[in-house]
Parts: sequence; C-alpha cells; structure tokens
Amino acid sequence: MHTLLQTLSDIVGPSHLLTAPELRARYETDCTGRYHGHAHCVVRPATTAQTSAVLAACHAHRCPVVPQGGNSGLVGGAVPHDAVVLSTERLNRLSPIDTAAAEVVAEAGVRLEILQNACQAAGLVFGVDMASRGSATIGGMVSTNAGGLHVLRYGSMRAQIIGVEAVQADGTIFGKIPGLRKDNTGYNFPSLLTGAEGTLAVVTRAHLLLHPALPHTCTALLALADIESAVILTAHLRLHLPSLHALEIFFAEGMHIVAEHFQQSLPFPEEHSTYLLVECADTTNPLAQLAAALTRPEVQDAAVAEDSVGRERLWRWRERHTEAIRSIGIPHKLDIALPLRSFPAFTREVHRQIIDIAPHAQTILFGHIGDGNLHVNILGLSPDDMTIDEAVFRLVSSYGGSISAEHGIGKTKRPYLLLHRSSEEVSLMRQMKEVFDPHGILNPEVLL
Ligand code: 2HG
Ligand code: ZN
Repeated sequence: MHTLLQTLSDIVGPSHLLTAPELRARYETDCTGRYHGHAHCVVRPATTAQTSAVLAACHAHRCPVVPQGGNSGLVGGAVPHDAVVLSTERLNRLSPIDTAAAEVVAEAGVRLEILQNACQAAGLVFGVDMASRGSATIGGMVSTNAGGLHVLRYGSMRAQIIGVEAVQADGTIFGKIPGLRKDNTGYNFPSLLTGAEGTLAVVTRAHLLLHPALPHTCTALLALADIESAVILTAHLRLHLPSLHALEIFFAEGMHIVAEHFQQSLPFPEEHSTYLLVECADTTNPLAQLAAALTRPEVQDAAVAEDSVGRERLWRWRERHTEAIRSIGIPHKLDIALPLRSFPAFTREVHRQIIDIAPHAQTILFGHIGDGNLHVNILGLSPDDMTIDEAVFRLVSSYGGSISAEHGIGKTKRPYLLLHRSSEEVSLMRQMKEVFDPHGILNPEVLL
C-alpha cells in the first residue's frame, strides 16, 4: 500500500492524495447516512491522462477502486470498502456550448447545476434535471443512467449521450469525443457504460446533446381523492398535453412531513390523499392548454403558477421530500418502476406488507408517476435489516416492475438483481465485466 500511495501521490501531486481520516471522511459516507466505508485514500486526478495513470497503478497492485462523483447516490454505489476512492471532482471542465449543434462536452466531475447554468446562458437546456443538481455530477449521472424530472419529455441520461471517453481498469483510454448523433458502427459504448455504475470503466468525459429552451412554463399542484384518480389523470394528461414537461406524485404523508420540517403552511384548505405536480413548457404560453386538460372530475383542488417564484413554491412540496425525510431519520430508499396500471394495487399492498413486518415503520411514497417511477422511503428500520427491502422488491417483481428505476443497483440491491434480470443476462454481464476488468478492481462490490 505504501508504494501504491507514493505512486498515486507522484501522479496527482501530494495535495490531491487524501490519506488523513478527517479528509477522507466525507468520501466514506453516503448522503443517506445509511452506508459507511473505509478508503485507503482519496485520489483526485485532474486529467484523463492522470486518471489513466491512477488506474494503471491500482491495477498493477490489484487494489480496488471506487469511482465517486457528487456522492449523491442512494444505493451505496460510491461508498468504498478498503478501496481507493477515485474522485472526479477535479475533472470539472466544460467545453464552450456549441449552439449551432446544440451540444456540449462535459468532464465527469462537472456538476449538473453548472452545466444547466451554462446551457441557459446559451438559450438551451440539458434534458436531465433533478433535486440533487447542486451535487450530482455528469460522470455519476452517466454511470447510474440518472432520470429525474423530465424523462417523460427528453428521456433519461442514456438518451442525452452522443459520445463518452472512459478509462479501463488497466488504464487504457477508449471512446470517441466528439461523437456523432448517428453512428452505427457496431457496439455502442456510450450506451453500455451508461448505467454500468463504474464497474466496467471510469467515465472521464461525455459529449451531450442539448435542447432548445422553452420560454413559457406553468406549473399546477393538483389535489386528488386517491391513487386511482392519479392514474386516470396521468393517462389523460399524457394524451392531451403535448407540452407536458413533468408529472410528479406524492401523498398526504409526505406533504405533512415537508410542511413540518420547513414550517410551510399547507397549500389547500382541505386534506387530500394524493397530489400531482404537473408542469407544462412550450414556445408559447401553455396555460390555456393546461387549464383545459385540468377540467376533470378527478381534480378536487388546484394551485397554478406561471411566475418563477410561484412555481418554485409549488415545486418545493415535491423536491423537499428527500431532505424532510432525512431530518427524521435514516430511511431505506427503494427506487422502483412499475406499469402505471399497477400503481393502485401496489401502493395499497406495499403499505400493508410493511406494516405487517414492521408495525412502527413509516412509509412515504413519492416519485415520477409520468415515468412509472416510485420512491418508496421507509423510516424506522435498522440500516442493515433487509427484510422489508426484500419484501418490497419481491412485490415489485410480482407486478412486472423493476427494482431500480433511476438510482442503479449499487450494493443494496445486488442480491436481488435476479428478481428482474434472467440468469442468462446476469451471466452475460459477468462475462462483459471480465473483459473490461479481468482482475475485478472496479467498484467490485457493486451490481454483480
Ligand atoms: C427524487 O426524485 C430523487 O427526488 C430522490 O430521485 C429520491 O430521496 C429519494 O428517495
Ligand atoms: Zn427521483
């Protein structure tokens, strides 16, 4: 280890090799507080060439490497266990925005918010947005195939990628930047590395496509009687709102937690069970279109905003869920996808099963109903007890759903991968891993 640390220090410079426990600490615990680990050191390369040299050295020493971006993952995928943490935070350069092509190249450590601000200044937008925009990085978002708030309009991270540059476990640099929007020349590495959770290679740069900015946005918070109404309305809005930009769901329980933690007064005079947050964006004002689509019997009450302050006030109810829940305790976070028609039966059954196993647990559901994606947050469980996690995954599987919608498999869900993927598929994944990383040094405890 001493020789390896010396080599790493020579590559990145001593000030970018962190070995002291107090400097390593923030890289060893995840943002949920559920996962803690130990890093031999944190190494912070500033270039692809340095990343390559770091990996070659670790490979020669057969030392595990955990790539880490903003450390905002929820499945323990970037928490080290006796490994070197390769932090991408100094890989933070953004190319000038190519407005003619509507494209940009971002290094892995560029934070989403920085990319968004640069796009905005150029009259463009990046298709992926999410509450963790201040910490999430492009490399982490590629590696987890991040989704977020606008998947129903622009697709998830995979749909935004034109090209990647990455480094294999032994230090070999590969990939093509700039890439091309159309390029059918065999296996598609950007696609393969998206969602690979740093197990095949370390992504160092991504060539991303951008979209024209839509100057008119309006947002509505809708109060509904139940989840059945939410499903009916979701299907209706999808068909009748071509400008639909986001369609989110949460429930009374989450709303009360947010209200309490942030001292917000409730948005409606009456209590309701289910809430939808609907956003439309277009080149002309979509308000009339939204208002027409909302004249439905399912809508019990509604608050609409067109200005940024009012819209932000409505979004807070949804975006503040994660922080408000975290303020109560360390939640189990189960990010799942389901066919839309199964939402009512699943939500009833999941509450029932959790109460049967852990009567004192508190279950808060919220998520991206427009994408069939629910975040099942459960408070009051011990961090290591997987009984309920497993019961929920089995339930999801029985409805034909996925045990991970947008946060990856990480460590938490690794034992349950076969609930969603066939043994033939997992065996192919293992063979691919073997080709890219024959000594298994890249994020060895994640995914497979
Ligand atoms: C969101 O949609 C994020 O807000 C976080 O994916 C989900 O905290 C969670 O469980
Ligand atoms: Zn989400």
